[in-house]
Amino acid sequence: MQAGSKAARIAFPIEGVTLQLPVSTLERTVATGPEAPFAVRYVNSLAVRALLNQSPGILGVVGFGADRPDFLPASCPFVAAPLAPSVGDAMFEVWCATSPCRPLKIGPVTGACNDDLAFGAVTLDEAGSPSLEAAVEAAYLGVFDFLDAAGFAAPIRFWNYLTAITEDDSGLERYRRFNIGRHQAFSARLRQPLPPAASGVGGHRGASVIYFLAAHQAAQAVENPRQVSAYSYPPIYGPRSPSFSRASIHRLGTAETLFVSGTASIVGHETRHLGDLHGQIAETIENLRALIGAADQAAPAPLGDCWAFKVYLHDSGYRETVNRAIEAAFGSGCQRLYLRGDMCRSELLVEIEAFRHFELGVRSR
Ligand code: 3EB
Repeated sequence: MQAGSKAARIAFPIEGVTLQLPVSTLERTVATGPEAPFAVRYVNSLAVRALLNQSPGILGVVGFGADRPDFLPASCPFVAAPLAPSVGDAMFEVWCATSPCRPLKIGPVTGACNDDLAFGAVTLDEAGSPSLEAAVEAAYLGVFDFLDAAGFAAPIRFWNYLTAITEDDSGLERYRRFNIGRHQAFSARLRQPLPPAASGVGGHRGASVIYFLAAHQAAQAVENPRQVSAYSYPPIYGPRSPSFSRASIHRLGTAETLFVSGTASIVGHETRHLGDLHGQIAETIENLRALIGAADQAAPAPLGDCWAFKVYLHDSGYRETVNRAIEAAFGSGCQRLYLRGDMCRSELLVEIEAFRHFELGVRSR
């Protein structure tokens, strides 16, 4: 892969390019039910139980402020994120599928898959590694071994939750060391020109984890015309730039899924609105709009319950302000999960990621 290489830093040919999808004549309809090949649900533990009974298959469950619930069947993948909800009890991110999923364990990676999709998770073994970058590289090489063994060619979305993300480690910030390890593994094993969408956020509870979704074909990368591509960030942000696309589009039959990476108050490559929560929220939403516009140039995006937003807050007290802004921009029908998290740039107060599912050309209701 070229992303983050010296050449990529100088000029990346498809930076900022928007997509030409042949969908202009298709109707985009919100699908929340069984039409979607998969769906995310942000729920409490009671609702996880209900989903286990209702859903034909579960790809994986991520716990926020939670260890593995006793009621989860042993075959269901679970990973405890080092982040917790900004208020209240434990919450869970459940990746539901429309067909039964079989469990997979390959090396350090635990997951599940059906015919179309795979989920996997790995905990970083920092104690057993000479450095954080070595632990990250080993974890990502494990992810690629998992994908090879399970027969999935392409990761379509990564989540990276790192403990003490902005802390110094022998003269280099941990997030920068993380970027070195990820870059090494992607250079060796990623079989697509651009990395998929990702989030990279810090937490404090337990170990660092990486989890992901994968498919048989690479998702289409989307960049934000307002931002320098992260894989082309200048070296002031670390020896290796972050390997992720601003968004990725995955299509399966008539289903189209948009994964929006963690998005914050960054314009060009610089943080904007230092110390100004309202300014950062407005800029972040502007970035989300620009990104969605780039992804949707062939057809307008509807609002509503096809959207799920996951919001990382530097301070739990920001929740109401951010929630009002999301409702104003995207309506009140979307799912939202608010987490306490440390952004990889300590001056960022908030970061928002998003997921959206559509049916192309199929009226679902
Ligand atoms: C940024 O735009 C904010 O390293 O995987 C957002 C999403 C961020 C993903 C990652 C980092 C990552 O640079 C930080």
